[in-house]
Amino acid sequence: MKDKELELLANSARQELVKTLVNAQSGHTAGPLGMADIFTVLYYDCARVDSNNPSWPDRDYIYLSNGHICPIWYVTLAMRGFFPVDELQHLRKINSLLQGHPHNETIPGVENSGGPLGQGISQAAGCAIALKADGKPNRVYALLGDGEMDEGQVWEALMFAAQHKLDNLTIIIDRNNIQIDGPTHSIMNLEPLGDKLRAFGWNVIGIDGHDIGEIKKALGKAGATRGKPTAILAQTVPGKGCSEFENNYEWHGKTPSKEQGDKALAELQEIRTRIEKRWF
Ligand SMILES: Cc1ncc(C[n+]2csc(CCOP(=O)(O)OP(=O)(O)O)c2C)c(N)n1
Ligand SMILES: [Mg+2]
Repeated sequence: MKDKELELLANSARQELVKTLVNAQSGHTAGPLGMADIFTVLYYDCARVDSNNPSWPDRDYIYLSNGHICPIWYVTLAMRGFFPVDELQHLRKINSLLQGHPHNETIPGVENSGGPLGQGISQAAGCAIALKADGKPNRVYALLGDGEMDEGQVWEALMFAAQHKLDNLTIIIDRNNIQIDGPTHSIMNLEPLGDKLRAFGWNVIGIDGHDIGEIKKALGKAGATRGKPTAILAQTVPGKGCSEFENNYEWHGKTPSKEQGDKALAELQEIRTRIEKRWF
């Protein structure tokens, strides 16, 4: 798919996300807005998925390890046709399909239940080794938060994947420099993160997580790498596209009011107009 088409889809996803959060008056804002470009490229351009048959045995598996950013997963899955977009109106309502953290047994397209950080990458590594044992070509993707890297379980999974040469596994780390209680450097310094991942036996690719071309290229390189798993270290802006929410950890789990949402939607619409006017 063309970069411009993907940029427009990511912008639609951000707009849908803001409307969904405002309507729910509950749910995380910063992480989901920051990861819209990556979700869009994964689901529209890269991974083999079939929304009419979510458990298609030949599909690629996409795990969300930082389950709290699920509003962007839900929006992307809905836009991609896994369930009706109308369902988004019921986010976080009692007995609705779309709860505050994802549930894999009920939501079409959701591979793993999430919430407890560190588990998704471990499940993805288990899936990747099982596919290898079966001689299957499916690929496995796991999305992680940078604050999530504070979990010891993540590093066990990283060692496991390198030990077993799981080159069918790609992780994408949302390096947005925030976590629930503050900037990542003040809670638990992660740097030099790329060097640490390399020392753990991983192929590491650094990208701008909002550059559609870079996201596509990195995913392509990950797919072509043999003998080791790949970690894509994606620099992102939490709250991307909405000035009030950008680069402020306080928006980790806060929800916009109607007024804040309207302002954000106007800014996103301006960005959309600029993308539409570009000739490429
Ligand atoms: C095992 C576990 N410990 C603690 C939490 C509480 N928690 C939820 S999100 C979060 C911060 C994670 O940081 P990051 O992944 O960078 O999220 P971001 O703020 O960038 O969205 C924490 C500590 C949890 N969900 N699971
Ligand atoms: Mg973070």
